[in-house]
Amino acid sequence: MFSIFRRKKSGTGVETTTVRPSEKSGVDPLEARLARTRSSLSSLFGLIKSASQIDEELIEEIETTLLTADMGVGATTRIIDRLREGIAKGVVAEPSQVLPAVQAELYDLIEPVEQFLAVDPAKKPFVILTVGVNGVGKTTTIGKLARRYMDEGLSVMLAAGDTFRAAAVEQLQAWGERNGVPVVAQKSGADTAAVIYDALHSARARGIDVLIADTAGRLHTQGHLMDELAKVRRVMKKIDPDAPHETMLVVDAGTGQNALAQARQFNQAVELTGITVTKLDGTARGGVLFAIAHELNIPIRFIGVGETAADLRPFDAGTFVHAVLPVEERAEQSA
Ligand SMILES: Nc1nc2c(ncn2[C@@H]2O[C@H](COP(=O)(O)OP(=O)(O)O)[C@@H](O)[C@H]2O)c(=O)[nH]1
Ligand SMILES: [Mg+2]
Repeated sequence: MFSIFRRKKSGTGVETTTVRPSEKSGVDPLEARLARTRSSLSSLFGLIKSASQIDEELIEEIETTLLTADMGVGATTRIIDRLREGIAKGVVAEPSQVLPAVQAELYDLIEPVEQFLAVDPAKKPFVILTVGVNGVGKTTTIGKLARRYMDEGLSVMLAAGDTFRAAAVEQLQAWGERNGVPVVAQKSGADTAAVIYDALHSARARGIDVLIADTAGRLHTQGHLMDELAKVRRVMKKIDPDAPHETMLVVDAGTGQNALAQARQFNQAVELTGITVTKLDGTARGGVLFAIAHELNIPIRFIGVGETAADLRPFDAGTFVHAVLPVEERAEQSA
């Protein structure tokens, strides 16, 4: 039960990180980047230290801490219910066993959504459609993703589909110029679906490996935005019935429960296949990731932990849980 970081996934072809961040070489371990999220759970250590036995008061204080850390009611209830079960069965018998149990429950909650986004070379181009409200970090994430795929030796093209704001087109174009990545754009106010259709056409003709499309985060109304995104998906399918191969929602962890609400809304409108959670470096509200995993069960592809290209990490459940609740492994105590 407590040796969760030694678990390996099988069958996915994806190597998960099983080393603890502190054991990795180099500076900037994820633990440092997630200091604020970790701080929201750090009171758990004090609670356990001062508890002489497991009682109702202790359980309720743990529950309050999880809720305060933006885990949401659903995920918190699940964790607490399972903790109670463990206590009833005698598996969790003393205070020192509580946090390892909570940690294992956190891991069980998010392990199912650890599904790496693999670019399928048979899909040429592999199309990633990014969606999300303004300011969450969509364009930044696109730049980071483009960098990542270029470093892997793949050719990348970007589509400036956020035509609602002139600055958005310019931001993507500037990034493309700096990095030698072609950007398909039209003047602001152009039809998003038309821009992305052109880009897909052009990417095909040029044999591009990965096409990443930006979109607007706000139109005149919410309904208008969702209609527009549905239209983008429809016109893509005229060129490639399988496209987009990934419809990725970007949410800002710092918005807490709003990020969960956005995930719900976008998922209803456009069938999300993945989520990237940004700005985990600057917020104590990273617990929302557990709420999203619990309620929506959509793969979490990447996490953003800063503003540079290197600050986009594939989501790794074990590393993440250890970074936000660093309880020492106690494998030898497990049954
Ligand atoms: N600290 C931090 N800032 C980020 C992260 N991702 C994006 N940002 C910043 O968030 C702001 C909005 O990003 P942008 O990509 O323009 O958002 P968009 O409107 O969704 O396209 C910018 O200042 C970015 O530098 C992240 O992971 N961490
Ligand atoms: Mg943008």
